[in-house]
Amino acid sequence: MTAFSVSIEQGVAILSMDLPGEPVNKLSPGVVAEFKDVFFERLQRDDAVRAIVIISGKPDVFIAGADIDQFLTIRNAEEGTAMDQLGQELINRVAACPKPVVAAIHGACLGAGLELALACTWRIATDHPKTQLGLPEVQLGILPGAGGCQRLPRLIGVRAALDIILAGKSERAPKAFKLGMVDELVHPAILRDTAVRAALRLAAAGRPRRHHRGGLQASLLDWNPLGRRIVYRQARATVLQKTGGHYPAPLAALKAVQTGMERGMEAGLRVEREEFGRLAVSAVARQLINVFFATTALKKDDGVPAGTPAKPVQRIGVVGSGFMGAGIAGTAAVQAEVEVRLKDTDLARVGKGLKLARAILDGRLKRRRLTRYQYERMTALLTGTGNWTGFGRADLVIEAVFEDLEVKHQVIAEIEAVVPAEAVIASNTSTIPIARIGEGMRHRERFLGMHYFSPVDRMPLLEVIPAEFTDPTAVATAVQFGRRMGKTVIVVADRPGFWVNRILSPYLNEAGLLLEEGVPIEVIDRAMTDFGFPVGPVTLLDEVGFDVATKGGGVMHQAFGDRLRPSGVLQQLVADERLGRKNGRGFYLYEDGKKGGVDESVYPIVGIKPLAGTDELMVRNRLAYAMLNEAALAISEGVVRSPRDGDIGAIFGIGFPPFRGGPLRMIDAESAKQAVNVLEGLRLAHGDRFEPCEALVAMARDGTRYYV
Ligand code: 3H9
Repeated sequence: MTAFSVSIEQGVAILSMDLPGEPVNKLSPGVVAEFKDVFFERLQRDDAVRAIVIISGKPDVFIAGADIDQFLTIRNAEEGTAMDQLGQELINRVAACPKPVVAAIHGACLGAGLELALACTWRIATDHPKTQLGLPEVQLGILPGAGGCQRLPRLIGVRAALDIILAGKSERAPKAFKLGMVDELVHPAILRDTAVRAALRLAAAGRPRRHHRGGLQASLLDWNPLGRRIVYRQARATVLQKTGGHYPAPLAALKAVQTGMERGMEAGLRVEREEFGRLAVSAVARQLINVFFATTALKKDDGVPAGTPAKPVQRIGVVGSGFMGAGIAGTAAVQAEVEVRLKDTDLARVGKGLKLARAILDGRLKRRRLTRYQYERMTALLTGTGNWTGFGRADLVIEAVFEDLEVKHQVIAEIEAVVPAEAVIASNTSTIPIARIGEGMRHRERFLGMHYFSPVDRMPLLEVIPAEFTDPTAVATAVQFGRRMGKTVIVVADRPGFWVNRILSPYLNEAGLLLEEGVPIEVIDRAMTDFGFPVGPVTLLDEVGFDVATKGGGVMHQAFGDRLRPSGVLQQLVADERLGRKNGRGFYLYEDGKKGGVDESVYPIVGIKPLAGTDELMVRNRLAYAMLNEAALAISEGVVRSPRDGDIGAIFGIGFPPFRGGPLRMIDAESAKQAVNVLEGLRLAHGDRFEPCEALVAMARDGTRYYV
């Protein structure tokens, strides 16, 4: 392996890293050994070398961090600590190098990549959108273990550093510059030359003197031990509130930062490596690392045989300018940067839709994710029409009209009449089978489902649903376009509810049944937020809307029979003109769009009195196992192609707790046998809907698992 090459310019050694045969640069023990050899044995010792520049030979990655594959080989905490120590030693030696070292950063500079950069004398980054600097470790269930918890707070202050470390955030280069993480911001074309010049300057003038930024507030809170105590306390409270205590890594990182800042760098580094060892072998980290690899693998999987061509998409049409249609239009413009034509029956509706779509761009401009120039350009990509003008040039048309088969048939026929022969046509239905919608089409081989989740700009999942008649090229086109929109895409079978709504259905029904039995709203929701969901099922019903949920529930009941019979609660509420959050009348109170406490007036409407003293474990098991059993049944019917797709769909589609790895990984973790036992108990107490599905019973009998 030769990951490193060196060239010398005016006494400056330019050390370029380009790991052969790999898409990214990453640090493994082998690479660390090679780096040490070149850096310390050759360049540091060579009197002709006055300064060193570290740069990447990869097009869009500086260094993506430590090699995550290696973490899976760690067998115990001691081995993890030893691995971490290797990284720390390397980076400490770079920090102690008597010659100036300049990091020339273009592309992802993450984890140990940033930790290495932080140990350099000077950091120059390109102002390119691909240049991101961050410490994403806690998202993998570990902590920055190669000095990141020490050097970042010393450079930019504890508040800004904790903001990045505890959330596992990455910052684009301009923000990183503003925070003081990088010293210079340049165009990619002049990165190398600027780095050489900086190296020569530093070799002549010595190390730069750094001053604390941020004025009085910073001196009180970042650079004063008493002020920092307040910061640590607040950070701890925020972490506990956000993680519900399920994720140990952010707290460990906080301990490493605090120890380092208050008791010195060496003590802090010790905490980093001990905690790294402990966390690296934890069940939570294993699951989060699985999620990382599953998501990465999905970036390359079009759901059709490899080599299936996809059609290029430059212009899309979106039909239906409601909340979904507008969300698709706005997200397509901002993420995929394609021309978008939004169509509805009259111009007033189109205008409303365009306004909603533009709100997505406005939000990004406000949060400085877009420059004013990008914003103007993307806004110009969005146009509307009350008739079909412009659709004659569309490569892909997505239909997002009312969930009614007849309406959809008519709209699809109109689309077919105006689009080019090779255009792909998709329906954003959430309930109606794709085969039914496409039945009258002239060229149905180009038709499929693209099921987005609401709000489209924020929900990371897209289900692509081919019918039996769909051509694989159309599938590849939809999947690749979905990815350009920033989505993680799973290809699922054309069965009622597809994957996400299928497994959600018995879970939401169970919430309704629990309510009917008098279990208080907040108890139901707390059971599932304690389980690790971002919101409980009752809050979710408020978000989805009772009209939509009732309709969806009806479709699922019709398709699957009594097992998926919804409770009557929602219908009673709809009759009372309650629709959930959207009309400010749900299970919870809403004031100016803000969610308040439980709306107690719901109970008499549905004729129940909330019970005191419910068994919360029973509530949790009923909800969770209703979903697990359905997931096991649906995958046995081939609704998803693999357990990987099923788990990622559940995590990204409905917020299934990532630390549990998804419903199928959860069944594996506790064993199918245990799942069957719990379901049998629930069946005895609460009815046949809990009958464990055949596939799960077979797995329990044979001792098999979803993942080997
Ligand atoms: C760390 O640094 C711990 C330290 O604090 C302490 C240590 C002592 N390792 O995502 P892509 C692979 S923890 C292994 O499709 P993109 C990826 O699996 C690390 N593999 O590309 C895929 O492989 P394949 C903290 C990695 O352009 C290929 O590269 N760092 C790693 O969409 C292409 O990836 C992170 O958490 C890695 N570190 O996005 C960063 N990184 O082709 C994780 C990538 O064989 N990485 N691969 O399936 C990322 O966020 C994205 O991959 C990145 C590129 C933004 C870099």
